[in-house]
Amino acid sequence: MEPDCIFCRIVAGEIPATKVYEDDLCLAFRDLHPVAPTHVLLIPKGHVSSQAHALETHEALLGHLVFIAAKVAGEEGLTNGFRTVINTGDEGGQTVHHLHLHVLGGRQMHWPPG
Ligand code: IU
Repeated sequence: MEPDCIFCRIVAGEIPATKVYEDDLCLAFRDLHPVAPTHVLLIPKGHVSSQAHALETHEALLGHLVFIAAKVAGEEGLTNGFRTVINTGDEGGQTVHHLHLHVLGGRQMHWPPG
């Protein structure tokens, strides 16, 4: 755990969040500022700063996160599709430096993203 990391503090229960899924490796909770009718953040419980900081030892964890993103989307009833987004670094639009997958759905998505 990184004491100054807001998502680590959510994992530790120090900051409340509306959880929708949890297992030994990851936690999913509703984004505080949703940009779609469903907007869930899925994070590893252990601190990884970004996708670019992931190590070879995180490979299975990354696969687990992608798998669980689809499971969460299903549990959210997103039968018509959904979008999974990982923002990485400044130009990638990352603002919270703990790896997270956005699971977005409930409206038509567009391409290219902004
Ligand atoms: P980004 O990919 O790093 O830009 O996404 C960070 C997300 O975390 C963003 O959608 C915020 O609304 C969200 N968030 C949150 O849900 N709760 C918080 O306490 C903070 C950010 I700080």
